[in-house]
Amino acid sequence: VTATRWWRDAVIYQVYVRSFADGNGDGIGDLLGVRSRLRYLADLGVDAIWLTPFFTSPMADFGYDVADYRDVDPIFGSLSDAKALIDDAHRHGLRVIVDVVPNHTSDRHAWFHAAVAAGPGSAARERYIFRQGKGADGELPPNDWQSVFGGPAWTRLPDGEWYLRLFAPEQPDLNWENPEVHAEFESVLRFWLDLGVDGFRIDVAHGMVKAEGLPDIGHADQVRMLGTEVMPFFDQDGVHEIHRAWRTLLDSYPGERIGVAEAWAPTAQRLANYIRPDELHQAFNFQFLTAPWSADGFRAVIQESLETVGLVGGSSTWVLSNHDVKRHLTRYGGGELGLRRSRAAVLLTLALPGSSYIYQGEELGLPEVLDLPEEFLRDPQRLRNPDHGRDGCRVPIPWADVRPHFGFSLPGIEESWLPMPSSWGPLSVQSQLHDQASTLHLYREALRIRRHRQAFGDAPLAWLDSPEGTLAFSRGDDFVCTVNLTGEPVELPAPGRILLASAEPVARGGAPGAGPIAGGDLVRLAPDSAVWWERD
Ligand code: TEU
Ligand code: CA
Repeated sequence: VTATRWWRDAVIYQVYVRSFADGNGDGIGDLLGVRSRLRYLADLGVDAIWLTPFFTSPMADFGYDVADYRDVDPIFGSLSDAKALIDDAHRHGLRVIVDVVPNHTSDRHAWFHAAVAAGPGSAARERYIFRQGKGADGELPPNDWQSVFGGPAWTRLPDGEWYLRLFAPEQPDLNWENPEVHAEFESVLRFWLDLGVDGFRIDVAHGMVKAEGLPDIGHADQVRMLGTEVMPFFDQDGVHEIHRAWRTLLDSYPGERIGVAEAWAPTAQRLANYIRPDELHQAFNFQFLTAPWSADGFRAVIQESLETVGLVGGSSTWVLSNHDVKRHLTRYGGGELGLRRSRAAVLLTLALPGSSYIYQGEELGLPEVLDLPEEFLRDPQRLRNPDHGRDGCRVPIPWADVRPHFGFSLPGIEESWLPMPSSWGPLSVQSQLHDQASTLHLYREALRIRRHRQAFGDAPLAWLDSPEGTLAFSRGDDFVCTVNLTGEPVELPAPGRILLASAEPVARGGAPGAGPIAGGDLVRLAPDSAVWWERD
């Protein structure tokens, strides 16, 4: 594999390991399962896979609470399974990115055990953020910070001290003022780089450094402020020093190993700071996770990312779904409407300059599962918003049209860790693979064409005039993408011949069998659809 800035236009597939494929028949996805599906991923046509945390963990936040950064949780397999998966993926031409979780550890990490045991004032407590509480008996939290998952961001130990945890109580925040923490994580990164990984997705990359003195925020609705204002615990300038050090470390390895920031910055400009040339390679652009379905809104999201990222010489990323949000098919209205829009959205994003992330199952047109039985819901985020836990986007992948778990687990196994809707048979990989009208087929075709055109090279995007409610742009001399975001057919002159369409346009007046559409023909774009065109 050549290493010339491969990541700038890579298509990266997010594997939520727990829900991808179960290789040993306990109903939970694992590394063996991922290995057994590498051919599928290679055939899909992605460049890399990102594996969500599979490290030793009590699973209070499904692996985002790490107890041992250098080992694999027995639920997911062993270290040798990880090595075998990395090597196998490389043989399939797929790069491998793993998650690293440096903002917090699990409360069952050896360091936290030591901190609890050693007591107030100990060196062991200096690795975390311990403080005395307020009030006469220190019975009130040290400041007013709220957890991302809801409630105060502090938990009190029986000895009276409080520790900061921006997420669940089982996820104590590390103290990045402590050089030991830096040294430990550099060693962890080396451990996985030596094992052959091609990069890291850095969890909460904006959170490691907290404002001096841990000042109060003085605002009750902190959840609403997240992502729109600079908070004393997020996006502090000090985090960039850490990322610069990590970049130096990454660059000391051959083959362009990358860092991808999961950073929630209040503005696109501040987000671009994470990808300055001496920092990380990519930062997720989460704008499409919330942008409503509209041509003007989408154009603004695209334009803002291209401009801000361009200023630092980086490349954009496009994300429609991930394991933390409602799946986009459902966000876009669900059912037939959601499916039409989802198919259009992926042709749009795959035609843009930059790198695209695909969340497992979106290539099958999976919806959010909204009616999971109460007893299965375990996401800690439900504390904040009981209606919007993240379980519904983490339902296992249907591989075949066989009940009860659609080939996710082994034959004879009764249940997957989350139940799968009984209607998912026709959405399975097996059902879609040979159906030319399927969403899986659309993704495979799009990725094949994209790869053929070498992701359109570095050709910039040029907006073209198009009717209201639509987007049209070219990449280079011969490629055009049009998207109709209205619910009505829209007429325009065909920019060329069709390469691929999420729903076929019709040539006005063209009787069936009148021949293929050519440049200049007046066509009707189907509602909520996108078309890739090749100019003559
Ligand atoms: O997410 C960070 C984060 O801020 C999310 O909680 C996000 O704001 C929210 O889920 C949006 O709905 C990362 C991981 O992606 C997430 O799965 C973890 O729970 C979290 O870090 C803690 O490690
Ligand atoms: Ca398993």
